[in-house]
Amino acid sequence: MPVAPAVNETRQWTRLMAMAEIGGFTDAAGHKGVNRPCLSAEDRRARRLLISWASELGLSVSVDPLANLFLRLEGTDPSAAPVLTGSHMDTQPNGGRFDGIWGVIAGLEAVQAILESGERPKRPIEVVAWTNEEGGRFAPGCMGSMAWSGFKPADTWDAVTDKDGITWADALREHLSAEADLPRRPLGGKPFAYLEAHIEQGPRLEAEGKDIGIVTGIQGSRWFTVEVSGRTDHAGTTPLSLRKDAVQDALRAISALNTLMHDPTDVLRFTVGSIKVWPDTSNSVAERVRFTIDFRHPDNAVLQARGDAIPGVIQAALTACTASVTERFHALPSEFDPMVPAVVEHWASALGLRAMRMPSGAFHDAQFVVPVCPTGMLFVPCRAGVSHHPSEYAEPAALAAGARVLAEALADLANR
Ligand code: HGY
Ligand code: MN
Ligand code: MN
Repeated sequence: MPVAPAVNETRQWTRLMAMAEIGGFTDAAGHKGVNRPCLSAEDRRARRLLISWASELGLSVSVDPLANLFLRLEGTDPSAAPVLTGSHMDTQPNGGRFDGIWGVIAGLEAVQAILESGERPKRPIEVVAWTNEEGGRFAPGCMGSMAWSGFKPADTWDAVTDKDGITWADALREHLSAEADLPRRPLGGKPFAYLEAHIEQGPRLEAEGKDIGIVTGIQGSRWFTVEVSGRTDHAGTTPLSLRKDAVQDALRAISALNTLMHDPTDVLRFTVGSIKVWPDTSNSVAERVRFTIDFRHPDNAVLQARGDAIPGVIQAALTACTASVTERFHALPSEFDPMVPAVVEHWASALGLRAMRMPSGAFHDAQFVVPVCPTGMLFVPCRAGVSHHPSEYAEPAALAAGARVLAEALADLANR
């Protein structure tokens, strides 16, 4: 039985907009954004809403030690390895209504369409909401999927703190106790395949008039935190020649990094997204600066070579201060097993949708599932490619088309 016709555009959109109210805000330009940090009260409210929808469908719910949340539709062979889909529910602080959450809602919509079509696939299908994909509250991102896949030990980030000084371990403990009523499951798993639906977060699908992105892989990402340490002094009395000005040396370091990261082909991505200054007053010389580095490239040789050069380039640029450089995140470029992209391509074509193969510039939890099982992603276009901003937008019809491809692909994989 075809399942795509059972996908309900209005139901999916209504659920997305209900989710957008949880942590929702309106920015100065009138755009509706979402600020839903991982392991926050807003995150728990959103998860409870999702669980209420899943329970109405008879899906079983479980949570693992990293608070990854799983919604399971049993198959005719409960012992078969499940097909896994999903994404993340946490957002950037100044985030949009679609990044991450659509992949979770689309997974639920796809499962509901499969149920309503009368189809009972052989394999169980599980929808996962990964914990902390964004890394906005606790850096780095993808903690839930990194721990689930064994890429990093589960206690790797226990001492990481958010801006209020709350540790990851304490926030996770508080969260799990708030969800103590939910069944537990061990960390890890061996799905038959994983397929994640996500908005593109880039302009290509819209520019090329395509409905579906058949994602072939994800570029590599490396995150660093740099602490420049100097000495605070009076701004009016201290000669420049005697200063250990952390702001001036941080600027020298960032300028030197811009030279290291110069790429005339504009493939390389280098971002200093956060700079904090202490004591942060206009008439005191800065004693400390902390800035972040987000460096990405599809070619692992470039990712390793230029990433490994970062500490040395920073040290060489300093004139009076010292600096510590800590790597927080290191995700290798990943190529998806051809099987899942081929399934996405088949169903996009069968549904008469315009599709193109493309890599992902954004990182995703799928990157860490690649070593565990055949993995893939499908993209739908978002307006002007904007994401990580309240003006992020995707059309209801485009999201429904993506959910139709997802539903057919999951049913197909679940019968293999
Ligand atoms: O930063 C990223 O690539 C993802 O959107 N969190
Ligand atoms: Mn995302
Ligand atoms: Mn994101």
